[in-house]
Amino acid sequence: MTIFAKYIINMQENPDITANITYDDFKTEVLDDYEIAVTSRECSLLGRREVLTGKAKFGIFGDGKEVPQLALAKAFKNGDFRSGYYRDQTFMMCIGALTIEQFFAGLYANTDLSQEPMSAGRQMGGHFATHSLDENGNWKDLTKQKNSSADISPTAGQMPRLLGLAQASKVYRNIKGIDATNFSENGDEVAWGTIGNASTSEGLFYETINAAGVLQVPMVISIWDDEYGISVPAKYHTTKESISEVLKGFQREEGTNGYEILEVKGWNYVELIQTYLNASEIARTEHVPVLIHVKELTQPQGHSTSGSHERYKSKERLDWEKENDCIVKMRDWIIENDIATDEELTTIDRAIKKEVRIGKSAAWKNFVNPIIKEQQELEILLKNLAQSSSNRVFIEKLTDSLSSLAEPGRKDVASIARRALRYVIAEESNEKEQLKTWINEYFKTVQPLFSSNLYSESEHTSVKVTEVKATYNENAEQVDGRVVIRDNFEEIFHKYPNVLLFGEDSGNIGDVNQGLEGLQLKYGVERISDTGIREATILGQGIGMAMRGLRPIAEIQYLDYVMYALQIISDDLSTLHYRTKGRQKAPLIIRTRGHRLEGIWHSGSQLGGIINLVRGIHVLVPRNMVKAAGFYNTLLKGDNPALVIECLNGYRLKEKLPNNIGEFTTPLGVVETLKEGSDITLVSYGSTLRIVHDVAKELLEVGIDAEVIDVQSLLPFDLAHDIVKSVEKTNRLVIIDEDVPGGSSTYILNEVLNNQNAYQHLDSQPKLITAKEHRPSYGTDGDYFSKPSAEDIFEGIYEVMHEANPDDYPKLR
Ligand SMILES: Cc1ncc(C[n+]2csc(CCOP(=O)(O)OP(=O)(O)O)c2C)c(N)n1
Ligand SMILES: [Mg+2]
Repeated sequence: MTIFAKYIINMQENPDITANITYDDFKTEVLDDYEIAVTSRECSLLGRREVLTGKAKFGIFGDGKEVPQLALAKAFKNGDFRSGYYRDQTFMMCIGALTIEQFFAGLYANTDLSQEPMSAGRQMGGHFATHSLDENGNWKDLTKQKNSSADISPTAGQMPRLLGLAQASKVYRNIKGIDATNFSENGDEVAWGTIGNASTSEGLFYETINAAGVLQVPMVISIWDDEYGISVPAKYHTTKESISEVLKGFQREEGTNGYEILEVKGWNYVELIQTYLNASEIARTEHVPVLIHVKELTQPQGHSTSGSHERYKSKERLDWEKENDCIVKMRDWIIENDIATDEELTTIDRAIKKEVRIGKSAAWKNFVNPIIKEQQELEILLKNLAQSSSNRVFIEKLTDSLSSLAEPGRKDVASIARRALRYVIAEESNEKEQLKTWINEYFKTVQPLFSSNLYSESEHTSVKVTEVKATYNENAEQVDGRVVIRDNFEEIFHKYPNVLLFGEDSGNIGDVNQGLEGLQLKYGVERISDTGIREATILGQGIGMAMRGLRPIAEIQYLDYVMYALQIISDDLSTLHYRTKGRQKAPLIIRTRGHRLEGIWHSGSQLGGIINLVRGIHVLVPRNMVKAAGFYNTLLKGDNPALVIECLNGYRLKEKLPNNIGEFTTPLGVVETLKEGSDITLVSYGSTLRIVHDVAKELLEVGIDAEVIDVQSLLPFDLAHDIVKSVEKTNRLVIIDEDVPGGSSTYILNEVLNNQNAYQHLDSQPKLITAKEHRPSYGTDGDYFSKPSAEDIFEGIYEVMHEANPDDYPKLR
């Protein structure tokens, strides 16, 4: 407990023991807090100016929210996690995770992670993170540091993850046998959320609030209420204009679950500290969620650098904000209580102004100096090139434009270098060779600054997991597919104590297709559990728990309902590794089932949409349950997140039961040739593949020998480029897919045609056989006339052969 807290609590509860806390210590702590608040404010003020003078692109700052964050930081302990938003710079400074220089490095988008530890310039300033992983991708000891999960910009997008971060404590406290080293001490950690008042209107907020109330997890959510969301005042956001009022029904009562709901004024330093310490105690010891509505906050500079709040706030409101500025109020309190004089505080204010200016300048130099070095290197190359070129005048002009840049960016450097090369297209010289080499090297080093770490690049990456083939006894039993999946999950739960699975109907009945039959009984309700119908927060549970060392499997009942969670998969899960440049990860497995069903919302085929929104996770489409089980086994050995789509119509189909259940793996990014053939290459995946495989047999009857390839893994895609090898042999390509035209079939075509250069080997136009434009109609007939049928596939393939050789393959119809 901090000295201040002891002092305050002792004053209230037991005035006698204040004796062992010196007044000087108390004063020091208050003034340290004041200094951080003023430093943070000064960063905001100067930050805005840096944007307005053009040195930075955009600024969104934490001014007006400083004092509650001082209080939050006092209650925040090692091992705790934050999941917040762009106003929290003061908190980050308090926990020692953000210096003045780092603040400005973020604003300038410095790509050096050692200087801009939040995201190496990938995120706008104001998006905070700490490092959970070291430079080799190994977990750090999260119990020994204060942790902040990496922020995202979509408002309320931090909420689902917050739920999982909190739930992890509950799991570590209640499930025996999990190795909690690095992650938890008895589940005592609290997950602290922050959100703006206006963002509480989002569905994700309410969904998370409800789920945390049901799950009773140690989560403390603070609402920074400044009565605005950009220009829109509270009356348009919140019923009764008060979120704590709206949520009153969540207040726990004798004998019920629920929340402790607290309200506090955001400028009242003492009350804030009391409130936060109280919240911490309740959440930490009782594992009860707490909601703190922090009222009467302000925005001294308006919402962001994109506009000014004078446009939409009344004079009265602006005056009120000035008077009730939390730092002004804290300052008054310090003076009123004789902790320091006005003069003393003014001296502090002045010193901080200077310190922030110095820090800002250092950050600017650190940002721009490496680029100036690159600018100078290029200048020399261009000067030499000009000397040897017949286009000297033009090159010199370009060189001058480069030299004249006082604050060059890498875009300027790269662009000028590339344009200069065009002037010597027709010339041969050493200088030209040097420039070419320099540009190529430049891209080799600079491009990764912007593009690396989309997936894990460490030794743990899932694509490095080697294949272990499924093996079978001589008289292997033929079982329903769901038995393969169930037996494999049973083995997984046995082998990995930190694996948990949760979803709608996953627990008690063992999922809607009995792939988890009996497992809750065997492994407990904590490990295999039922959830409410709330896909986005099922995902959030998974993300948060995976970020704290657990291996969650989040089950989404049907692929069609992944849509509810797609935003969070896309914005949070898929970007996590990239946006922290590999310093945070969430190796979550999302389990769902889809493909080849019927009806508008049970057809499970919208993969074109999904794969293009979730780059950063793996998307796997196993054709049967052995393949699916193998993917789970692979994923648990690696550290990338993934979506596994089981074939809904595969649970009752017979498969041979392998004898190395739980051991065999399906490698990622490896295609499988199911039937060899010489005339035409057929590429498909999932349930449609079964139809394609049958059609390939029928095609033999009309003299067409097709090769059938199962993609299996859409992200990553055919890493060894095996499909082009088949096209090289057959010279023809047909892609069959149950998605809409332009969906994942087009993605596959792009991979094969452009990335594998199959165009060189094609003698026929590649053909895509897909579903119709509309969603699939219901019933057997609806399916037949909506999705590619066996006849559609047969005729489509035949058509290609007919066009190529009408004599052998006369027109069918
Ligand atoms: C999903 C989404 N919609 C819109 C925005 C644009 N936006 C950014 S901040 C903001 C206002 C948020 O207000 P509030 O939650 O009260 O936080 P404050 O900025 O006032 O602290 C909006 C609309 C966004 N980032 N995400
Ligand atoms: Mg607001």
